[in-house]
Amino acid sequence: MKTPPAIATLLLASSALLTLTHCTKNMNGPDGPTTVTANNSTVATIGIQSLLFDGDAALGASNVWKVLNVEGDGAITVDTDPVYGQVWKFYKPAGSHRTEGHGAKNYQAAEGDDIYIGWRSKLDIPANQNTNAVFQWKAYGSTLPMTQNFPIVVSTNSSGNLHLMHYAPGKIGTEVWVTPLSRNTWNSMVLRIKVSRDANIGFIEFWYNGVKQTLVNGTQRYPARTLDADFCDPKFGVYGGDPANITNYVHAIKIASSYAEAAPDGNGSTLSATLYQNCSYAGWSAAFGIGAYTTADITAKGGVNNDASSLKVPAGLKATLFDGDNFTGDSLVLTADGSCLKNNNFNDKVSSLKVTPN
Ligand SMILES: [Ca+2]
Ligand SMILES: [Ca+2]
Repeated sequence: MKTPPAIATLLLASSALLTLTHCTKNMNGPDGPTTVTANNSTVATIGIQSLLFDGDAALGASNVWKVLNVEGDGAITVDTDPVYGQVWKFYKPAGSHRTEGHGAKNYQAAEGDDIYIGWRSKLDIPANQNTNAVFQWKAYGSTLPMTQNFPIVVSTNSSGNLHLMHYAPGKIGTEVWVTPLSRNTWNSMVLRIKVSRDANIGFIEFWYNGVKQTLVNGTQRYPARTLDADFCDPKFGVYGGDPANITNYVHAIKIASSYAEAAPDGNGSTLSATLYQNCSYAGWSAAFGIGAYTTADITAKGGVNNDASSLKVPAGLKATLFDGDNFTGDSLVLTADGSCLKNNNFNDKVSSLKVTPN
């Protein structure tokens, strides 16, 4: 797991005072204080928000998954996406029942937790192929009754839809949200779960491609029992859809105590960086929110390849410009406006760019 930046900053600040040989953080509550201890003595209590789990494919399977559930000739591998880099690839061949990664290594939610699980997914699947799940919030354990088994599921159905399901005790399913299945393209999802065995306390909220969704009850919050048996864990991949070859690419898996930290597409900010044709912000302009943009994307937004000469970058964003398409070649990082890219030896060169929170 990567060290969250806020923790890293704290450790840096603390290191002048203490020799830290072992550090742990105790996350008692999602919005409560996070206690950082060194050698078992408390050194600071701060109200930071925390990244609770990082499922980045670059960290490797042994740091992300508790168990791999692969049947038949399926495989879980790390693939390279031209935009997002290293992503999980869950391949479930026809005739096989599941290829799933059971997360999250070194993380387990508890009664009362309020968590956001974020990821983006690209499904290579026949148009009307139903599946049991491409994401599950799955129950485990044996000391408490298992009445739901899989309280929350994202799956596809035979009507060509992607839907979010809740299963109440007795495995009574409710379609909480549904949209036409968008195949072979990246779609981001954030699931907020108020984790509870009490349906009067637990709830679900859901964002799709950065937009908070209205759910089946007409509101943006669906009250529900969200914790079953001893504990629940997230699972990603493909479960069911036995007749078909199905691949689910998954990227940017995170569990966090805030939407901003869990969301694959950034913090929901409407900030954007703007490229201009000429120095001093003149000529054509093209604005880019948090994301990664190829030459084709630049053109689609009204820009011109190898022509940008100035750039505005608002506070809170960082722009990385690339001479080559697909984030290749010479690059230039800017965290503030660049009134004339001639000054940076980057005039009329931009062919792709990434915009990230700063
Ligand atoms: Ca120019
Ligand atoms: Ca170029």
